[in-house]
Amino acid sequence: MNKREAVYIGLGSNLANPRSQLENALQELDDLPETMVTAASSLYESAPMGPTDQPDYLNAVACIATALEPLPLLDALQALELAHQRSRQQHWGPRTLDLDILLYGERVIDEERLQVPHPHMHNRSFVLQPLLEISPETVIPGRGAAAGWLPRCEPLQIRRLSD
Ligand code: ROI
Repeated sequence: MNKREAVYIGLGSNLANPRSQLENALQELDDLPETMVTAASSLYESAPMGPTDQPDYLNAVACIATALEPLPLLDALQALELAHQRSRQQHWGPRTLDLDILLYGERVIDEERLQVPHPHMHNRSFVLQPLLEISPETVIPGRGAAAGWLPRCEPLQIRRLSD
């Protein structure tokens, strides 16, 4: 693979056996064309941010090496979400699988379908904590060190699960 930009994907699930949703999704990411998972965080359990009348979430972050450009990668991730029977009916509602492009190398992308860095990642401990586990020095383009944002996040009960 000649493209070596580090791409970080946020994974989340709070329905239909979240642990297997995330474990299967990691394998499916690795199975995408010209794509390899190079690191995956532990799984983290947290209370829902936003509407609280939904189950707790499991979250993780994966680093991939991919030759897919951002929009084809987004298409591939949305196809995986669909394959996990995610319905998009409810904004900020429960979901079987959520896959977000958090960072794509150092790129800044501001298109209708895709904003990178993910516009909320720096405010979400359920993203920053797994991200920092696999990449403590991460810099969020336009925002600085990811580690500097974690103490500023809204406090959220978050627990790292053992393997
Ligand atoms: N809350 C947590 N803890 N984890 C998530 O992945 C998550 N995803 C969401 C909202 C509804 C914002 N809350 C979440 O989309």
